[in-house]
Amino acid sequence: MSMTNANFPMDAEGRTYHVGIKHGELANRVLTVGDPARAIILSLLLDGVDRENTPPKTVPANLFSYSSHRGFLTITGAYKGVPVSIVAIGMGVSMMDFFVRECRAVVDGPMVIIRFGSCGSLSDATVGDICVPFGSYLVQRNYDYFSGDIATAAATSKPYHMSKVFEADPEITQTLMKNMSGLLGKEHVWSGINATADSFYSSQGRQDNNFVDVNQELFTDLVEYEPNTTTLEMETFILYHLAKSSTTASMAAWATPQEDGVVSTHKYDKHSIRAGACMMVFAQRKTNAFIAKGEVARVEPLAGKAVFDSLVEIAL
Ligand code: R1P
Repeated sequence: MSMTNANFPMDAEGRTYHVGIKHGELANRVLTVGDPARAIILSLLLDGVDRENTPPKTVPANLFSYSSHRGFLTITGAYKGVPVSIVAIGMGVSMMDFFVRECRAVVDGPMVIIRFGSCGSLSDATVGDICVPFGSYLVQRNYDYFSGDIATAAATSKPYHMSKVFEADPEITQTLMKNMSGLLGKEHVWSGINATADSFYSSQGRQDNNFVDVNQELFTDLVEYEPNTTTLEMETFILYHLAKSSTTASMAAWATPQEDGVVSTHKYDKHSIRAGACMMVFAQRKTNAFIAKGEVARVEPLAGKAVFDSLVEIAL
């Protein structure tokens, strides 16, 4: 595959370097997940799918699909007659960054992106429940802290950094809350704030004696920092952050310095991407309960339907 333009590499067909998609292959409304198996299960909810005769773990024959060499899976079809895509991105903040930027590059006009993932719960939400975070912050290991003598580091800094909270689109959040409650029952749907961590282990407070992590107090620190912290996972912050950083065509010019050399970032009050997220609780971090396979199989299609209902309900 030969690429042109080192600034934003694309191949001769116009496919992006990592997600591997080109204009015309992705809808303006996108549901993103981590696990490709979840993407395939959710694709069975799309229009015109022959559920009886689609072999397990296979994208239904009537849908467009593309598996990239870097592990992204894109599926495009329609839901209730409205074009939608599902993109499985794998895990972590870098994969979310590849996904949002490369999808934005090949779609014209406004986009709505909803992440449907799994998470750990720091609240009373228990395994199988759904959380719909109206904001998210980033929890990052403070790498410098671990560079030398820990006692010296502790005198001047903390082992983990917390970013500011970035908000989801309020209409998407409300719509998700409503549709999730309708399908799963109000008592199983939680609001709150998500913490996106840069590790599944250290910055999510998991104890591992093979490494110096200084994370025994992390849960207390997170809840002190943001009392509404309900979930921990690894992608949502970047989605909310990039949606807030997204520009419309008429605003893009403002991203370059004006005559006075100033970048007018304060003018970015309208964005080309609106984003929301919801997540199934797989791990209850206070009780150490972990979800059973059968429970995932029950919740996933129901919550997935609520996400599709929300995606098509939101006006572009
Ligand atoms: C960790 O096991 C993965 O699961 C969660 C985390 O954010 C991380 O990506 O989300 P997904 O189920 O969407 O992958």
